[in-house]
Amino acid sequence: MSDVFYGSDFSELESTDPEIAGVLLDELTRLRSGVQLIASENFTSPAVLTALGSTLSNKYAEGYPGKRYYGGCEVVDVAETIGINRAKELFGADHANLQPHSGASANIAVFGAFMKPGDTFLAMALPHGGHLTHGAGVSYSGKWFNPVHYGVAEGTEDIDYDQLRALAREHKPKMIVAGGSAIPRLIDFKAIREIADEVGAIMHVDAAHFIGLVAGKAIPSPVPYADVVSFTTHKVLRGPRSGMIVCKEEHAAAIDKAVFPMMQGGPMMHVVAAKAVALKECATPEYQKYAKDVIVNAQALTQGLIEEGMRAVTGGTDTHLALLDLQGIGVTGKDAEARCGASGIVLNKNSIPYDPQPAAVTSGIRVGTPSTTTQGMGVDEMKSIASLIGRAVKSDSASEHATVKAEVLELVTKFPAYPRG
Ligand code: DSN
Repeated sequence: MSDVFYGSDFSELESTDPEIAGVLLDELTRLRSGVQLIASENFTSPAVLTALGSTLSNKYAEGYPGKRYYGGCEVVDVAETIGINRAKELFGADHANLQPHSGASANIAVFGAFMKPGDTFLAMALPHGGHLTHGAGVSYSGKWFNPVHYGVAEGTEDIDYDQLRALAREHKPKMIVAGGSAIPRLIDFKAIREIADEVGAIMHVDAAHFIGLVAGKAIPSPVPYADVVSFTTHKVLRGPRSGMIVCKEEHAAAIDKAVFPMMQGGPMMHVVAAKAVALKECATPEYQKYAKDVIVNAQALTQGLIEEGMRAVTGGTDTHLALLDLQGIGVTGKDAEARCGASGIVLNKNSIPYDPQPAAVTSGIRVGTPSTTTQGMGVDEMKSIASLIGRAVKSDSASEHATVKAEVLELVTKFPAYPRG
């Protein structure tokens, strides 16, 4: 058996390790057979996969271009320098660090650059759409630092800026963190900058979810306002699974020292090169159209789900993701995720603000359109997907799930994740 595996000689792997070759094929089949609606995932380009599968993986390059602790770095220096320049240009940033291994690693470095253990910071509460690394008790950020959490207002379900300001005045945090993993609306960066200035805090935006929309000029950028912006590179941005930081020049040395040597050792130069490739792709008119289409599709999908009887948290979305409250149709997020999974629709259960259910059950689901938009789907397909989700979620019949799954397969076959070679 053979298939297209970009950037590598797959026949070599098939002969030396058929078990792992089989896993690669199975995952490709899984991607091609379902609708992928995880808001934090996407399909990288063949060019990104080629850089990831390259011999740059072999190189130790502790340090930064021109200042390494190993010989033989003159070639990888070129990749990292190109990537840094592309990031600065794309985001209009003074400084960029491409070495964080992930979004969590990037955030550890930001914490290390600006705070000491025990220091107080303000961030969005996880159950209201924040992130584990923003002070959850199970994370280093909650164990080693003193988090104070703001949330969303009960009526609007949007960030409660009055609460944020009051908490900032009361606790005088070292840092204010904006961003999260389930925020469907745009964040008022100017308001947070003003609050940070009033209390003398560093403003850190964790833009992991929406930085791709910023790169595509589809939504406003946090870069002019924030001291530092951290993000992952594999969501809407459509790069390799990794992280990145951009910041003001005055923080450049602190950020670089915090990434290496404080928090990380050798950078993964194949991933750094893949990030550079993705950044070049993001600077194209095609990508800018993609970013806008992601939002149009998310809005169409959300509207379709509202018509299926689900309630959109905040009433809709300005971004690539939506949170749907299922209490009105009497299904938990856990059951909805499982029923969709049985129907070839991949999404995740998600707490909604003020959720009466525990995090392992939840009252909601989160959907996102980065992957389906990369596949070339549009508003008509979003309407079809909303109807398929409605049927899957509202039924506990295995035969109905099998019927929906067959229809899902018919739909996605017209929009292959990775065309067969
Ligand atoms: N786990 C990511 C998400 O799904 O949003 C955030 O880190």
